[in-house]
Amino acid sequence: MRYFTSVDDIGPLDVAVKEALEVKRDRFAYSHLGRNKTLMMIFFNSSLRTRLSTQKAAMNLGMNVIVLDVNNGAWKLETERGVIMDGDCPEHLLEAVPVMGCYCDIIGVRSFARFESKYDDYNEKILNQFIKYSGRPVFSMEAATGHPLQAFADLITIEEHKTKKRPKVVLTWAPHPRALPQAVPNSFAQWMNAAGYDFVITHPEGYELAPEFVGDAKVIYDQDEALRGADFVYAKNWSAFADPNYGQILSKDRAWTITSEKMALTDNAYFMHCLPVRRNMIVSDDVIESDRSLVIPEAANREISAEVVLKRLLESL
Ligand code: AN0
Ligand code: CP
Repeated sequence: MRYFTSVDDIGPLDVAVKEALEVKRDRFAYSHLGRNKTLMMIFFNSSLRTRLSTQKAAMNLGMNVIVLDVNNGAWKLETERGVIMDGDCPEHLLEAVPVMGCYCDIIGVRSFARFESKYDDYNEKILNQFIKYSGRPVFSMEAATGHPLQAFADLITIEEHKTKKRPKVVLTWAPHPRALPQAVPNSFAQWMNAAGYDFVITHPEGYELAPEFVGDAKVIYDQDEALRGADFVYAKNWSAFADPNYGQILSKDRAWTITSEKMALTDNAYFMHCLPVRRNMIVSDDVIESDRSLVIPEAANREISAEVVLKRLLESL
């Protein structure tokens, strides 16, 4: 595996999950693989879990790690080719990216949707420049349209907790005060479809995700109806995808918050969220604190999904 930006890069999911559970049983089994190899993690946006879990995974594999917060200590980067650089960016991505590639063997990039241009976001303009110009294997640590390390960790978590072969998994929109990207729900949908679960998406009208991610999922606008009989409830906010409202907030309706009354509609479902989560906007205190909440096991599995991905990238060097 040379790149990891979507479910298509990882091959058969049953093989990937098996490998993940094997790595989880002995996370130091491949500690020789990364010897004298350097991971560079580039953050254009904040992170707690991704930076810690990916660094831990790299250390499990014996790698050295360099972390750069581009907006905190590096030169501000111009990303548009052809501009006269007389503004506040002293350096261009077109030099910065190949320079970064000189100092490492593998590059991870976090670069959220900027909501300036839907075209640029959905063509992964920043991530693709790393793929094109760094000369190194590149993986997404959440880019504009996807967060595959998160979706892989979520898949591992569901496989560990499911009690039927094909559980009912419900992705539900929930309210949030700021406009968030579609990356997490896009990837979650893509991976749940690929896993072949009974997969339902519910959101207010106007929050339809891009059809290539929705795939064959059932879309139900009535949240209560969608939640009935669910085995897993995955809550997440996202902003509108559809034109002309791309990147905008259309609703902050707290009737969509996941509460114990909502969970009572399910088949004693587990609650999931990628974190960070805003309590009592996305989910009530009692639900996230209940013994059906998987938010911490999901975060723990981020180390495992990252280790499988780094292991496969190292094997390609
Ligand atoms: C980000 C998002 O929704 O994409 C990161 C989630 C992992 N969340 C926030 O910015 C709060
Ligand atoms: N879930 C997740 O990616 O968290 P961070 O934004 O803290 O990395």
